Amino acid sequence: MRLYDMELSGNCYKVRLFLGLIGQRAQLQSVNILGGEHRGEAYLRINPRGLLPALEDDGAIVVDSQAILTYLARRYGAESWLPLEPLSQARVASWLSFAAHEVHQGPNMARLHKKFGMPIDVAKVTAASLATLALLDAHLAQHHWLAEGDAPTIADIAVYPYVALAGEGAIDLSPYKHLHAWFARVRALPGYIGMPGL
Ligand SMILES: N[C@@H](CCC(=O)N[C@@H](CS)C(=O)NCC(=O)O)C(=O)O
Repeated sequence: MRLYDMELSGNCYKVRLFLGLIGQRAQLQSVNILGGEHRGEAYLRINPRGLLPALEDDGAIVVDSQAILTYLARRYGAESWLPLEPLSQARVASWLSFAAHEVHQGPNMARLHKKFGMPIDVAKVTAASLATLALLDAHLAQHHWLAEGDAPTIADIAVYPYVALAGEGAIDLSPYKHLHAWFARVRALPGYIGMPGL
């Protein structure tokens, strides 16, 4: 397996983290986003969307971090990471969508602004971040894991990175005690690996 990767990308990290949790390894191929390599001809042949991460496995390419988690879980992971039971599977899908939308529009954008200088509407992104964190904290007050079962799923892995990194976007995480307890549960999983900032 080869992962087209960038060390400081939370979307790439969620794939590296999940590989660690399921005991799989990928060769990491670093793509220089800041230098524009992801918009070059060679990388666009891998991912025409021009985004990281992308995963190559057995001659096939999977793009988008949520899609890659889905692929890895189904192909290499225990069934509990992506349950087959219809309602559980739908709950996981719903949180994957939450990672790509609410978490992206909130904590991820706040971090992109603070750490990489991306222009954003600070008031809008801050409000979106606080709403996202409050929703998660309330959910985690009632549930150990996001998809509501008694085991972690790829939903937790998709949502964790940019929420845990929210401080790098100047979003204060201290009021959210249930989030901190969930961070600790994620970090205690066998095979957990971190990234700079986590
Ligand atoms: N929904 C995509 C988002 C991917 C994404 O935004 N990747 C960032 C790195 S974290 C990227 O490639 N940015 C380059 C750009 O926007 O030009 C996923 O989850 O993989």
